[in-house]
Amino acid sequence: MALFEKVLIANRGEIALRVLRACRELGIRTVAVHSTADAEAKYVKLADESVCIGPPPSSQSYLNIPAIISAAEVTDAEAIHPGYGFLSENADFAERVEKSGFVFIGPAPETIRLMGDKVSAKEAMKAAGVPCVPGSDGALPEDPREIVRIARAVGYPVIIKAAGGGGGRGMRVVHTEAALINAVNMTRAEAQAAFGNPAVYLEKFLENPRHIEIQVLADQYRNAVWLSERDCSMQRRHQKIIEEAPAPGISRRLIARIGERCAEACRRIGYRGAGTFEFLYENGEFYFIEMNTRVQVEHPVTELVTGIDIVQAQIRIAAGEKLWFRQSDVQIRGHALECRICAEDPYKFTPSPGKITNWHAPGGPGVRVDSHVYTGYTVPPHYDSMIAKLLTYGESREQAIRRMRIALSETMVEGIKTNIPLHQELMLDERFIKGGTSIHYLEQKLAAREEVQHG
Ligand code: MV4
Repeated sequence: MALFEKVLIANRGEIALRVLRACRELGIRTVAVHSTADAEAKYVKLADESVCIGPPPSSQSYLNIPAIISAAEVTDAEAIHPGYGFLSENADFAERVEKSGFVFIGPAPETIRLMGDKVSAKEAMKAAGVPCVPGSDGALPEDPREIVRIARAVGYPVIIKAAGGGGGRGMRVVHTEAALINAVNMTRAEAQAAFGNPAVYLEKFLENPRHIEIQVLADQYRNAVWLSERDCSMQRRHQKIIEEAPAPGISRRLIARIGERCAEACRRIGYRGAGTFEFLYENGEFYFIEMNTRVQVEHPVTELVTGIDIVQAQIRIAAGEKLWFRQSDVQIRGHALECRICAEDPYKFTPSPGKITNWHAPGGPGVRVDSHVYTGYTVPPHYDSMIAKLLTYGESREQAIRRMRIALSETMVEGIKTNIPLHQELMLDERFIKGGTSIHYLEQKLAAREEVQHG
C-alpha cells in the first residue's frame, strides 16, 4: 500500500506535531515548515526535514503561499497537510497546491469555496436534506421592502450574517423592524470591508441553543460515514474551551438521523476528506449553520469515543484509498472531554506568552495530552495562545470528569499564566456536571462572577 513518500506540514504547534505523528505511524516522511519564531521548537526537529518560510508574523510565514509551495518543491514532498486555521480553508491555496502538482490533504478547492460562502453552503445543505435555520432563501435582496417582508415572515428576533463570514464574524442580531434596515446596511458595509463580499443573509435568531457538530469522513468515491457528534457549547467570544462527545442528554436516535443526513449530503456533493457539520440545537431540533472543511482542534474527542484516527484517515483518503470501514463498524463507546489549555490570564483572558520554566504533563488511564510544549519552551506572542489539549476518556461522563479533575491537578505549567484554574472551576460547576449548558453559559457565569467581585 503506497500512500505518500513525503508530506509537508503547513502548520505549527500541537497540530503540526499531531500530523507528524500520524505520518510517522503511516511510514511517511515529513517536512516541517516554520517561521523564525518556531525555529527551535522540538517538533520541528522531530520532522525528517525542516524549512524556514519567513519571519514571525503569520502573514509572512504560515500564510505565505509561495514560500510554502517552494518548500514543497525543494524537499520533493508529494502532499501538503494544512492542519487547522492558517491556510486550511483557503480555496486559492488548495488550488495552487494542486496546480503545482502536489496533493492537498483536504476537499477539492471548489468544495472549500462552496462551504466558505455561507449562503451557497446553506443552499447546498438544504438541497441535500440537512435541516437548516429558517430564514431568507439565499442572500438578501437590495429592496428594503422585500427585506422587511422576509424578516416578518421569519419572525423577530432575526440575525443578519455575512455570506463571507463564519465562526462568529460579521453577524448582527435584530429585535425589531425599526432596527432592521440599518442593521442590514451596517452588516453589508462591514462584510464588504472584511471579506470583499457585501452579500448578507437572514435567519431566525435562536436565543439559547447548544452548539453540536457532526464529524464526517468521505473518500473520493462518494462513500461517507459520520463519526458521532461533539458538544462544543462551552465557549467564550467564539473560542471553544471545553468540548465533549457524545453530547449529554440528546437522544441517540435523533443524532443518528442527523448524522445520516450529513453523510448523505457528503455523498451528494462529492465531499472528500474530514469535515464537520455545525448545528445549533434548541428544543429538540437541529439546525445546520456552517460546514468546516478542515480537521478541527477538537477532533481527538471523536477519536477517543470511536477509536478512529481522523488525521490518518485524512491522509489515506487524500492518497486515494477507498473508505476501509462501514457506518455499522462505527461504534461509540464511553465519553471523552477536552480542555483547551491556553497561555492566558484565567480571569482577564489576556495572553500570557513567555518561557515555560517547568512543564509536567498528566497521565494515567484514560488521559491524552496533545501538546508541543516542554520545559524551556517559549510560547511566542505571535500566534494562538493554546499550548495543550488535555483529554480524558471514561466509560461514563462522570468518570471522564473525575479523570479530568485529577489530570488538571497533576498538570504543572510554570513561568506563564494558564487557564487551568478556570477549567478546574468548570469541572466542579454544578450546571456543567449536569450537562447540556447552552452557548451562553460560560459568558453568563463569568459576568455573574464579575458582579460578585465588583458589585
Ligand atoms: C446563530 C446564533 C443564533 N441564531 N444563528 C456564531 C458563530 C457562527 N458559527 C454562528 N453563530 C451563531 N449563529 C442563529 N440563527 C448564535 C450564534 C452564536 C454562537 C454559535 C455557536 C457557538 C457559539 C456562539 C456564540 C454566539 C452566537
